[in-house]
Amino acid sequence: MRIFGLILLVLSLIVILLYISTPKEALIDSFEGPLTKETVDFGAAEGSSVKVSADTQNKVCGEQSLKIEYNLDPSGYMWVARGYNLDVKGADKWLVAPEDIPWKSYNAVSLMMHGSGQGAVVAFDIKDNLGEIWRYVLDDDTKGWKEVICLFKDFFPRKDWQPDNAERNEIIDFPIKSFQFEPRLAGKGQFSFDCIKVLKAK
Ligand SMILES: [Ca+2]
Ligand SMILES: [Ca+2]
Repeated sequence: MRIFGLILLVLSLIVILLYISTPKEALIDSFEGPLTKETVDFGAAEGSSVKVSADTQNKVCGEQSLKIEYNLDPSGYMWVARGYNLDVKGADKWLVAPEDIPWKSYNAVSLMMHGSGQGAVVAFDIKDNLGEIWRYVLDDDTKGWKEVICLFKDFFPRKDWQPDNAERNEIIDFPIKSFQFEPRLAGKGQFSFDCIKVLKAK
């Protein structure tokens, strides 16, 4: 019996050590380096337009952030994505590969958003390991930078569209492979984003 007690103790210690050694957060994308058609997967429906560039004026992590300037037609759509298994293969510029992130240790993804406080909304989507797209809605209620902590439990599966090959099981299947921004209010606007992190939020 004593040996089982010892094994249990060692296993408990390993679990505790693993818990302590997992960082509280991990930066996964800071949008450093070139931001072009080769490194960002972006586009818009006909009649709408979207442009991306490096914002070196407004940034929080590193030397620059991702600036998105757009003009959205009322019936249009657009996307600006980074990550893996996208049409633009060079958009795989995360600082940590999806499979190397201990997703189960985290419960949220956070980002820095530079807005104008004009009340626009931006969909922030994540695509899971089986292709299902989950949405969190960002409100532009602040002029300047704000941090948004998006708990995994507050994402919902997109009902308006999913990729044909997505397994729509309504479970977030880790690892998450990509994220994307989609401004949702018609008209012109611009945003900058920086410091995409995974974290254990309270
Ligand atoms: Ca940055
Ligand atoms: Ca899923």
